[in-house]
Amino acid sequence: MSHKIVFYHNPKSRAAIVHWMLEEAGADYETRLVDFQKGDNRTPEFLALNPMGKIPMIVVDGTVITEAPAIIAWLADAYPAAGLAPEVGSLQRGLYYRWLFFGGSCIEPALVDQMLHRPPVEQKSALGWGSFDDVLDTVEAGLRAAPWLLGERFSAADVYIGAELGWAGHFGVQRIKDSQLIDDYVTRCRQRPAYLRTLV
Ligand SMILES: N[C@@H](CCC(=O)N[C@@H](CS)C(=O)NCC(=O)O)C(=O)O
Repeated sequence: MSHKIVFYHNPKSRAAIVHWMLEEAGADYETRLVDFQKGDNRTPEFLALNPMGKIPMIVVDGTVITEAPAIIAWLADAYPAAGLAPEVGSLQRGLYYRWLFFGGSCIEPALVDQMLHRPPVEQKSALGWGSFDDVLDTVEAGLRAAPWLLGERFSAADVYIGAELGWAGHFGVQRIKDSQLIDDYVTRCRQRPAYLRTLV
């Protein structure tokens, strides 16, 4: 089934993750550039679509989908020919969900803590992501034995987590810059033809 997808984009934002995913999925989409300086994301029209005033956002046949991992998961299912998500109900699907949700609920807040130089809290057991080091240890453990998070198979979870880690390295998060394992992983991600198409 073909969809009409409108993609709200700014290349210097998390929307770049969705751009890469749209290319991986092989989706047809129309891009609307969102200029933060001009306040494009704070107009009444934009806020009627997403009251958060944030991108990435896609509008698919009139339905609004926001949140990078949700958009990625939807695209992976809606474009099955791209083979970016394991079969529903399979153990690999469980692993895939593990990484997608870990990305949104643990990697993302842990990286933002680092980028904003927030001091670590003493009660790490009260935080869903524990600590930045615990999160990074977990990602490294997930990547030690195989090229991708699901093993030999590249998936949409790699799009999300590979993009997040690449973004954090770019912003100078030291432990990410120092990790050869993560550097190799991000390099593999960035060699994907779909990723390279987003740069032109
Ligand atoms: N929870 C959202 C976060 C999206 C987000 O923070 N987007 C930023 C750009 S990277 C944004 O739109 N900021 C504009 C603003 O808040 O004014 C997701 O994971 O997609």
